[in-house]
Amino acid sequence: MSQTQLAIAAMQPEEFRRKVVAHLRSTLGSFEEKATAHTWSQALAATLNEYIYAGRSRTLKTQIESQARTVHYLSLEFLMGRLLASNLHNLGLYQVAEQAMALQGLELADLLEQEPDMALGNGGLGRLAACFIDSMATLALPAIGYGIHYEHGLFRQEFIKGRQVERPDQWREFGSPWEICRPESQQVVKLYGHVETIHDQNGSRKVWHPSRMLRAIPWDIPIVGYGGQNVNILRLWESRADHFFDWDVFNAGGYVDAYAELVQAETVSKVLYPNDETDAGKELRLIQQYFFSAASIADILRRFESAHGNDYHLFATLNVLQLNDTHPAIAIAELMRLLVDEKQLAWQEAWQITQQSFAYTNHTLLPEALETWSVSLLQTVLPRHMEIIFEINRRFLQQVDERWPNDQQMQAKLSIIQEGEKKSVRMAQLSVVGSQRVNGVAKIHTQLIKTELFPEMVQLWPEKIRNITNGVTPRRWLKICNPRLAELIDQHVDADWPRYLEKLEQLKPLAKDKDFQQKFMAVKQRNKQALVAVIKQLTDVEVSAEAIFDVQIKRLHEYKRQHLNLLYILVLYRRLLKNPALDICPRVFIFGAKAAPGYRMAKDIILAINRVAKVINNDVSIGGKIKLVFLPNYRVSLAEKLIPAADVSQQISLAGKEASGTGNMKLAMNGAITLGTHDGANIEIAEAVGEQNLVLFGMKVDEVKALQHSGYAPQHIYQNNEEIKAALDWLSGDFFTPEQPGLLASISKNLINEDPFMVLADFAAYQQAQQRIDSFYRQKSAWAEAAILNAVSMARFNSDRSIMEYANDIWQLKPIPAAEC
Ligand code: F55
Repeated sequence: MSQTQLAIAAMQPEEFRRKVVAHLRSTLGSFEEKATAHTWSQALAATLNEYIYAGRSRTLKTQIESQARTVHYLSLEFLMGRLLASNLHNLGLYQVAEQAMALQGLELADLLEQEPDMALGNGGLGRLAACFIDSMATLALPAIGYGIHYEHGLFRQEFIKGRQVERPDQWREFGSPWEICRPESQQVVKLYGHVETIHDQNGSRKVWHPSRMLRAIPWDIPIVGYGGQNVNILRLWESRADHFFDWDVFNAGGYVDAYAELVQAETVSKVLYPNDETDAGKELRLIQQYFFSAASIADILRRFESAHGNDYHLFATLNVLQLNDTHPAIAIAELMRLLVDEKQLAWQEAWQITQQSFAYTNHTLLPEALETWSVSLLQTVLPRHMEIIFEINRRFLQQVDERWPNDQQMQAKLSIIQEGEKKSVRMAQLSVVGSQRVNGVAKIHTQLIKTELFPEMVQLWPEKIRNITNGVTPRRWLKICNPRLAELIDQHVDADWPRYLEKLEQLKPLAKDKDFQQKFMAVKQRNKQALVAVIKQLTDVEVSAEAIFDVQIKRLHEYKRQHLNLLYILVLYRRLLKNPALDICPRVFIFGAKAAPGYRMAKDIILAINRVAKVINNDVSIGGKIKLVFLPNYRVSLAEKLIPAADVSQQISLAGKEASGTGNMKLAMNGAITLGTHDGANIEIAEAVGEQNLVLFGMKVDEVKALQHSGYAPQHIYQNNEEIKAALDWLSGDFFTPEQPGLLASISKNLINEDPFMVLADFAAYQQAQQRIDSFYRQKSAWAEAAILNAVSMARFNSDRSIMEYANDIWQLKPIPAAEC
């Protein structure tokens, strides 16, 4: 243990209480009698910052002295959630803080609830970035996260008459205790304008004359590794109007124009685009992408130059830039521009450095999610970058021609530029060509990247595409969110299990032990009771903790098939109405999901679930055997309450569509049984826990493909399956929406006529799988055994494992534990 860790371990509650009170008075200007829970939570954060910034200095000093190779994780999204509990745990101060607050007559849990979620992301991709930076700090890797300091994160969701309504997220309304502004590290980002070609004695060169400038202001959020030894930084850029902005010349009219320009500049970091899995193609989004990419690269180059001057050949030895999907892919063109135009390197040298420096993670195969930018928009916003992309492509197509001589079709297929009426740039192609490594996020996903998305790239570069299966941090997703289970584990396993999750495997022999089963299920029961209160508070629906808690929590998307779940609920409800004595295990179906604001079908599915819920929950004739709740405003902090209480984890995407999934890992880690398709990481979860400890069902990828080729006809299933037909007709009639018959018809219509994600094709298998869950749950001991085996077999889904694979396979990065100073 280091000195700091020893000091922390020796900290007494009374001493800690005095520190918090001192901050309450001198940092917050309040005092004990007056302070609200919010003020106390701020004082607690200020107290933690003493330790955090000491750790940050230590880490930075060590990293600078060791001239360490560093990874820069570029992501448009970081879905951090709350930081107070995780900082307390990672510093080893949680218990002492709890006792200290109790001395003060306060409940720590109440203070933790004061903190708004930092929701600077949409879903899996953004949360993955958050888990990954936790692991990078924990593993003492020299790493910086780069993103955007959105003023408004993902919208807050409300339901009005069952419909989703979006409200602005105001996470910084009252400031954030974690962020520090670093004006000394601000950057200028240029946009628009034109490119001039200058001919001189050395030939010709290009000069970009931009017509707009933005200032990028960094806000740093410390990322505390587990154990508190290393503290890394998440650097988020805020956009402001440029300094040189001409305030002197304005007159009465100019004043207003000057402000308009200022507002425009500040719009860039104003709000997170709430689309997942669709490419919005908006100019402002492109500017966001370039703004943060350019600011981050300038920051990286500044740091490099201050240590190594203009010896750019060292750049790729000391830096790696990881692209979290294609969203920051314009950074490839930006680094080329800087090296060629500004540092005057030869193209070939610059390209080698660039290609060596970048790596790209692909998160999706859905065609509608693959980003393209129109050439004409790029020519307007980033004219020089567009030229550079053309040149990258010209040289790439030469390589293609060498491999496949005179093959026009191949040229068109592989080209970074999509030809056609509206020419566009395919950002995934640019990312593959411009990177040293490309990775998928689960075995099956990587396989499909190789066979379906980029088969020719594999022929060109057989080693480039790798798999790194996703993971989640066991700190947040087990220790912190499930303190009761953590305590039970602590009674049997070394205290450092949150760092070495494989230690939980020591509990495998106890899975059959009746006493341990009883303790494990008692924890689950307590967690369910706690969730009962949350459900009551959020929806006013009363549910029983004796029922199966069946949970589907994730973004709302047709490919994730929340409507498959709904269809089964309708079928089950009909059976119950026909036969109220039907013998089923009581079940609570729990949903949490946000829909992209412009995604009609997704919003219709939310409305349908809410309307069906209202009818079912008020139908006394079914004796409370099923209940259905859709919790509003699903987010990280709500997930932390749901996951520990789940019995069943629904992961029912159409095979081949869910790249990985990470909620599946979190739920299994907390002892939920997966009800899932052969998709994404479900397949690897099955390998880890054993086929008998989860329920997989439905078509596999090749069966989906075969059905597509043979011509899928959902109408036939609708016509021939009496229960499906009845449920879909029921949904489109007036039963659930008497005031507006047909309100929910769009879903039935879609499923009967198109069913793009083959809900009806998988229905029969799904309902059988649901029945397997029902009979499994009745065998109390077998279920408990399976739940335990799930929880203790998740080591390979620890994000520390994922990050070590990135460090070894992609980044060539070594841990540098911070030395005491
Ligand atoms: C956000 C913005 C755009 Cl423009 C496109 C996609 C997204 C987004 O949020 N994607 C996303 O969350 N993808 C998910 O990434 C996870 C982490 O790899 C996977 O587990 C999950 O399967 C995938 O859908």
